[in-house]
Amino acid sequence: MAITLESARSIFPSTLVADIVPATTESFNQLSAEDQLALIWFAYTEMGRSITVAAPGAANMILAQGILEQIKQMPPEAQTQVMCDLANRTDTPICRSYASFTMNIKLGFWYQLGEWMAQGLVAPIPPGYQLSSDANAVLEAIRKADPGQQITILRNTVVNMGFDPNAPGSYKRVEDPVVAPTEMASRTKVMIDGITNATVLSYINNMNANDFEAAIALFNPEGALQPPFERPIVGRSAILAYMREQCQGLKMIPERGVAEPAEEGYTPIKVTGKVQSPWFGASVGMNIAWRFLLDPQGKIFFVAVDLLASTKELLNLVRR
Ligand code: ECH
Repeated sequence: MAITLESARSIFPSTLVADIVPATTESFNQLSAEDQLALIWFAYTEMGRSITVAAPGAANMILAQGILEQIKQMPPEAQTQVMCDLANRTDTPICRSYASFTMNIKLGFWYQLGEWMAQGLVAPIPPGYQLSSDANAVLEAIRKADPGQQITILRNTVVNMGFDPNAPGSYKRVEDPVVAPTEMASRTKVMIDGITNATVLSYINNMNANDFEAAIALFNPEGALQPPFERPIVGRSAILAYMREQCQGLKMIPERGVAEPAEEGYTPIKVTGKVQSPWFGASVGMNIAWRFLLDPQGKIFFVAVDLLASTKELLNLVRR
């Protein structure tokens, strides 16, 4: 049977992913804009007691600065309206600009508004705001999730806001500044229990050095990367664009893995471990699996990154 992208997607089928994330995101999307904003406020402030969010770098925020200032000057009712428009994905100039921001600028935008809400410079969630019972159920589900799952749900809500006239997920947008990779002399080298495969080790080491050009060279030209809960991104240039936007400053801490015997020349390798985002640093470790399928030349034909259902899944290295 020929290996296809579709067949590659189901390697290591016993991997249990955190279904709570898409399920909760879906229920969140059904709520009113007011409930959505209040719920995020409650979840974010509760989480803030145990984990710290890093302020975004000023250079990255230049694109959003004009709109943020504009919002700050508005009367409180207009400020609330802008935030509801964003949640409702209404077609307004601000919602269009927002949709053109990269993920990190969207997060930084809300980070700033959150600071200003706390300082009373932007309209807060009305004191005593009562969530609907549906919204309370969503908040309860978020409370039950582990921190890595909570920040993923939170990020999803922010990424989906605004009005995007283009196809969702299209990369026709402003780009984050390209940052130079870590110098060779200062790079770290990971060790993964059970894994000696050079491609897998180089992949992690290059990603940790923000050397996306080198990471992409490890892929088959038609290779694919499948992020958690997303469709595969196919081809080197699309993967490179994705990495530049999403992978700057990630810290990958693989722990263990298993390499299976090749079938038709294709080698399945599963690695589990943790990933830290620059937003939360070491205070949140996301439990992750990488499911690689290497082609007969040892290039990455496919790699799926899964957000795992629980820490127990870090030990699940069985093939079926
Ligand atoms: C306030 C109330 C009003 C409404 C809003 C508010 C503000 C909310 C704010 C939220 C901030 C949220 C943040 C979330 C950050 C999440 C980061 C995550 C990162 C995950 C990365 C992973 C990487 C995996 C990968 C690997 C690979 O090998 C290949 C690539 C890739 C409160 C004002 C909205 C401020 C900052 C979840 C898993 C390992 C697939 C990328």
